[in-house]
Amino acid sequence: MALSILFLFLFNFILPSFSHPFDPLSPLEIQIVTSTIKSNFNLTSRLTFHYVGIHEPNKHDVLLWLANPRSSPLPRKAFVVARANKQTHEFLVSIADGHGMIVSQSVYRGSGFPTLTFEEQTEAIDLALKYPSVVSSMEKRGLNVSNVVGSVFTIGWFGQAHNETQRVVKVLFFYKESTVNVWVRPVEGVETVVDLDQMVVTDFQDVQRCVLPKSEGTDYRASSMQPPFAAETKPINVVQPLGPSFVVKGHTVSWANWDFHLSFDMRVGIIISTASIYDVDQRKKRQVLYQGSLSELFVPYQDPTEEWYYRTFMDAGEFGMGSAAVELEPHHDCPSNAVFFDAFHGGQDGNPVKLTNAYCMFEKYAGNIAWRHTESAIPGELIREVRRDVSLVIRTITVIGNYDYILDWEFKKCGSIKFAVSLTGIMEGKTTPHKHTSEIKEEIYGLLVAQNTIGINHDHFLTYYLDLDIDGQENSFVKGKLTSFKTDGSTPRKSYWSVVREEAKKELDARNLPTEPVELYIVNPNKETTIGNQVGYRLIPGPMPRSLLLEDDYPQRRGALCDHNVWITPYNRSEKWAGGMYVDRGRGDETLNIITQRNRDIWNKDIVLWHTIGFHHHPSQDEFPIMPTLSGGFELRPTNFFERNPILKMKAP
Ligand SMILES: *[C@@H]1O[C@H](CO)[C@@H](O)[C@H](O)[C@H]1NC(C)=O
Ligand SMILES: *[C@@H]1O[C@H](CO)[C@@H](O)[C@H](O)[C@H]1NC(C)=O
Ligand SMILES: *[C@@H]1O[C@H](CO)[C@@H](O)[C@H](O)[C@H]1NC(C)=O
Ligand SMILES: *[C@@H]1O[C@H](CO)[C@@H](O)[C@H](O)[C@H]1NC(C)=O
Ligand SMILES: [Cu+2]
Repeated sequence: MALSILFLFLFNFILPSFSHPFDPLSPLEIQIVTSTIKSNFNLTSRLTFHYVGIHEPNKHDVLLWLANPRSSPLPRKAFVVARANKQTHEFLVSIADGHGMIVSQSVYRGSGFPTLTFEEQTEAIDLALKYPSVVSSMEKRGLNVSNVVGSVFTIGWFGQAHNETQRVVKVLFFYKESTVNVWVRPVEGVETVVDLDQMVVTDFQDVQRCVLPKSEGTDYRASSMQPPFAAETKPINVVQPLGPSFVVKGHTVSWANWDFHLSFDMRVGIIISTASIYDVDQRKKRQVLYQGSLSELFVPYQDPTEEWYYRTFMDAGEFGMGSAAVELEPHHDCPSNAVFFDAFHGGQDGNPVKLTNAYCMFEKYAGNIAWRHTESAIPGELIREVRRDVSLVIRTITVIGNYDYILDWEFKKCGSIKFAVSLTGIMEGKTTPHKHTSEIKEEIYGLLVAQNTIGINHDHFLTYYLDLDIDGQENSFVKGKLTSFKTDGSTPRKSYWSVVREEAKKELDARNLPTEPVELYIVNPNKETTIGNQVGYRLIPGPMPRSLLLEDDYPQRRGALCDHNVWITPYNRSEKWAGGMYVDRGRGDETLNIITQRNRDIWNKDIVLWHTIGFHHHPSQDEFPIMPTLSGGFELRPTNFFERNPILKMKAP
């Protein structure tokens, strides 16, 4: 016994962070990969890196490796997207012994462009702010040019020919004089178009002179606040006198009954892989989720006028949920007991970029109850049992311009995985001459939220990629349709509901619109509990109002991920993107809607669940000048997965 403990200790000491096939590229690996490409590439113009990340290894190999994690690591490969000579280049680079080798190289000729880099956005803004016509437009408006800031807006796709080669964005302007809340003070009517490959201004417009909303009362910095203040509450802290219960080795995490791999990707942010749960009754780890992450975030604004119509963002593919993740502030963005992690991604020049405190992990106890019961039916005895609900949360926050997205993964001891999406930040304002709703006679596409400011109607649709592998790869999707039945008259009741099971054999059978009451199950049809139920997990869907755009409207074609709230596809390493891989100005050629038209078999196959949640956002005055957090989420919940509730075996606190 003592010997084996010593052995384990030594082993862990020697291999403090054993590698896992899904480990993100290290800074050194990023450097190796991009310098390999640079040295093998004939540079005739600027070369910019838009994506550098691991190339997902073959699933079969990963599962073999997992079964014997002490075996030698799987070969490492990187996938890279770069722009040069006005073309999008894709590379597969293998990394071994500190050297890189290009395995394959191709030019992407389909529609759409890669994710924008942070550096080119900054460059485009600087260029636009110095553009002589912009300077004179600002001066004509009596604005001090050094108080003007810019922001890059992607421009969507509205039926232009497929041979479009210009990678262009708009730079719009905002005024920072007397407030840092620039989003409520747009300098409307002035816009520039910048070609990002050539880094030149290709178009300039000064169409109209609009009012500039007042700055008073819009600054949100605590340091700038004047009395009166809102009522305060006393300090709250979360303390764990014995430290956290999770163990992190490299990128592998163990907590309570869960084990999983945690990675960070510049396009999607947090990726959870090979998650399994320990089943106390079966005394073994059971596979639940092979891999999951956010896939795309679609934000169409609903103002069809010339100045706003193009604002139909695909945030993950256009801006990068990982590369736009922000540094988290200890004690505030995550509670005091949180542990923070840095992440690295490839910069535009190929050098690794460090993101400090990119995500945090903490045990959450919000005073909730995992299970309780008071029994008063037994005469002479009062029985009360309570189990506290302590869960594990991984949080990241991505800021795309004005909006902040707080994205949480939450693992629960009962076997559930919960996903929380919270929206906060600042609503983007559109200026108007109106100061009171009584003056408004025309359609304003939103609500007057302050004098001279309209909050424009818009939506947020998020699609998650969830490759569940429940007790193995071969899974199936079943809808349990809650259906009304009439009784035969033999009882005082006239009606009741029951569940009608509908097995989805093909991709198109699985798509779901959240209009009818339905239970959504991913099951392993080859495995039953001892009493004969198919083991599985249930999706408790998040909010999903249907999209109100016409089916043939361009934003809807690109954003078809919101046509349904559930899609099932057979696992395919190349199908990761709900809106397609190249979404900036993409035509929607590779959305879930197109992918699933192949109508492949999905029964008893390795399948992927795609879940879209959404928010229609008709602004209100309470969301001005800053937006209180709005939350939604969904849950993957064990359903006949365990023989009985695993909380039974949880010790009381
Ligand atoms: C780069 O150019 C050289 C000389 O023109 C040529 O020999 C080589 O094959 C080119 N490499 C690539 C990767 O295109
Ligand atoms: C413009 O703003 C800058 C920076 O705030 C300030 O230094 C400068 O004096 C201003 N110019 C004018 C003409 O007000
Ligand atoms: C794209 O194709 C259209 C129609 O085929 C043609 O008129 C146009 O000149 C082409 N544009 C470019 C940039 O090649
Ligand atoms: C995998 O996905 C790619 C991209 O959608 C597709 O071209 C390919 O045919 C798919 N493979 C299978 C076996 O469905
Ligand atoms: Cu919103």
